[in-house]
Amino acid sequence: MKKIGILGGTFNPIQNGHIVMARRALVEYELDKVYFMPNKIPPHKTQDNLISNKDRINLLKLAIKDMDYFDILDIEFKREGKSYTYQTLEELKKQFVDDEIYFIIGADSMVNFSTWKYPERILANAILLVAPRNNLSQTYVDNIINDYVEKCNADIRLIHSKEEMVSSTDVRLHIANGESVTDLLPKPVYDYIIEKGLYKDLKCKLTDYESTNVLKDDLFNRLSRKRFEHTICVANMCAALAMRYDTGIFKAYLAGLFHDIAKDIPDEELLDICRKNCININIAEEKSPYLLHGKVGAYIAKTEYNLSDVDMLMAITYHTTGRPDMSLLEKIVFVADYIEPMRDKATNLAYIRRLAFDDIDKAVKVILDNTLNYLSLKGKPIDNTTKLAYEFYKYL
Ligand code: DGI
Ligand code: FE
Ligand code: FE
Repeated sequence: MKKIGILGGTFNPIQNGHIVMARRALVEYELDKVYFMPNKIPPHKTQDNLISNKDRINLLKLAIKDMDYFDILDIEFKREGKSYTYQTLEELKKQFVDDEIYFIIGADSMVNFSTWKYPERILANAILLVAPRNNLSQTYVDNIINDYVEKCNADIRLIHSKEEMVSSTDVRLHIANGESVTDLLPKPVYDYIIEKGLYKDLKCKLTDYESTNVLKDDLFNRLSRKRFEHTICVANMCAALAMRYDTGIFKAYLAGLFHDIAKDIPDEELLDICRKNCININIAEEKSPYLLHGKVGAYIAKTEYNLSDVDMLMAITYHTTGRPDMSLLEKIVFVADYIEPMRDKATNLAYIRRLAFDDIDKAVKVILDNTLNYLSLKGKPIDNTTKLAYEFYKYL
């Protein structure tokens, strides 16, 4: 009897994280072989930026050549139509009659495992090996695993590894932005991608004011009339503050456009997006899910608009609560959101508007102070990040 590991995925492209995961499983569970099994059409993923099957197989071949204990299984490529894991595993069970099949997945897939087709049929045909994800709490994942173990008598085990997994989304973004990815990919894989010019033209690259028109149209459709107008005001305000503080004007403008992109998503959907995509939800966010619109906004900017700039993603993420020791861009978005010309409810607004152009740190402090007062007056839960931000800025 052999122990066969199967690592399914889009491999768009194969990168070091996949190889590390396969090797970890191999060593910890003494597998005889791990097969990389590319999905043809992943049922629960959109196909944006998916390179051809031929290229994905070629990249896999380049990545694992000279490694005897790795191989490729193209069973899903050969099958007509969509490929579902339960089908694949039932077929594989016939192919490897006397062997034990270990199906390797990331903890993020464990979290949305219930959305897969026939999870119980998957679990009946394979032992599941779950690789950790740094951004997911282990207790959360453990609870989900225990549910399946009890419900389906499943055999689910953890791969013990502390390594940070890079996502292929990040790898694609770096390539599109011409940033170095040599540390994220095997050398021959990198060379092939560059030579064939793969991932060079991701859709919707936001590089200048002209290119923001698509985004503005989307915002117009996503947001209420009032929220859309607020968004345009914040973007312009960000640009003005960037001029004053001598930093990238376009970057600030763009971060302003994105900041409330998730604001009109209903609470349940915000929570759902977070759960499905491994975005951590804290206690305050559980009670007031609208607080998640920053995090989810950054997620949308990253996944749907290919925004890879970490500073901009942070500015979107923390625009509601602030955080200790914000970058200049983060402060600009945080303050612009509060002082844009359509705002009229807050106290001391005229003073804060002057302060914003005089000393942005002091403006941050006064805004946080106002917000905390307002929240305790209303008896609303206060996000710990808001408190920590105030503790940081109150001495400045
Ligand atoms: O999205 P906007 O309305 O443009 O502005 P925003 O993202 O700054 O959200 C403002 C609201 O967020 C405002 O009602 C105060 C609230 N808020 C800020 N920090 C916290 C908070 N609400 C809770 N519950 N806890 C916080 O720490
Ligand atoms: Fe907001
Ligand atoms: Fe806003």
